[in-house]
Amino acid sequence: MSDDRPEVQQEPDLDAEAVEAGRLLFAQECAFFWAATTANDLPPIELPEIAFLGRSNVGKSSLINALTGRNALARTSNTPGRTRQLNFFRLGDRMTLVDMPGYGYAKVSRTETASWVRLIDAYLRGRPTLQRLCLLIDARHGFKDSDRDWMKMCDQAAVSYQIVLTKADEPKQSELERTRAAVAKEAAGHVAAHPVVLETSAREGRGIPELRAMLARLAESGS
Ligand SMILES: Nc1nc2c(ncn2[C@@H]2O[C@H](COP(=O)(O)OP(=O)(O)OP(=O)(O)O)[C@@H](O)[C@H]2O)c(=O)[nH]1
Ligand SMILES: [Mg+2]
Repeated sequence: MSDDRPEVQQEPDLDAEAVEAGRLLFAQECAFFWAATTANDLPPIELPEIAFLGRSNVGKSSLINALTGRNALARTSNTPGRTRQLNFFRLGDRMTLVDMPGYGYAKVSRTETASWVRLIDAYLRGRPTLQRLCLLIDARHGFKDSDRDWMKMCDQAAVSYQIVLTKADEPKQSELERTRAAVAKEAAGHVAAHPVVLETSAREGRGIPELRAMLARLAESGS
């Protein structure tokens, strides 16, 4: 299966024009408009959607805040398991961003974990407007088994996903490069994974213009 796949790309192929399109997209008003706790209360199908998924505490809410340039749009926390529902944010009249509950946090009750898994699973499988999932991976740790489980699920459901390393300000450069190479290599074996692995730091703003640019391309193609 991997023979006809493109080579693993280390850097996104983005020019100044694409970066500017990303800046303009994310300069628009962004506001929370909907929260869903079950698959039955998802918002109506409307704009193209980008969802942010990853382990608890990986930095999903912080990344949404960094993309939109708003410190407190999505609620962030030192306590893992903080985001407990699917939170929908409307970005101008172009796109919807979806902040999801994290997985893999042992201290959340089994019942609650099971209900989040059902909710995320139902959303990913049944959302025609979902353009891409950003699967966030902590740059200090790389893939864990729970990430692999969700990647398999996305492959099966044909949900196209983009791997985004978070907290890239934390590891040493050499460790970061090792983790990125390992993540890119493993992602290349997954049919629905986008070949570019982006490195970001919500804290330092690293990789944010590039991610905005990639999402702007999707907004164009989806509307
Ligand atoms: N060093 C560093 N820390 C970060 C970065 N992004 C987020 N964090 C920290 O990581 C912790 C979790 O961030 P959140 O954005 O709340 O993570 P989350 O994935 O939304 O967490 P849940 O909603 O609980 O699943 C917070 O203490 C953030 O300050 C980053 O780029 N660099
Ligand atoms: Mg969160």
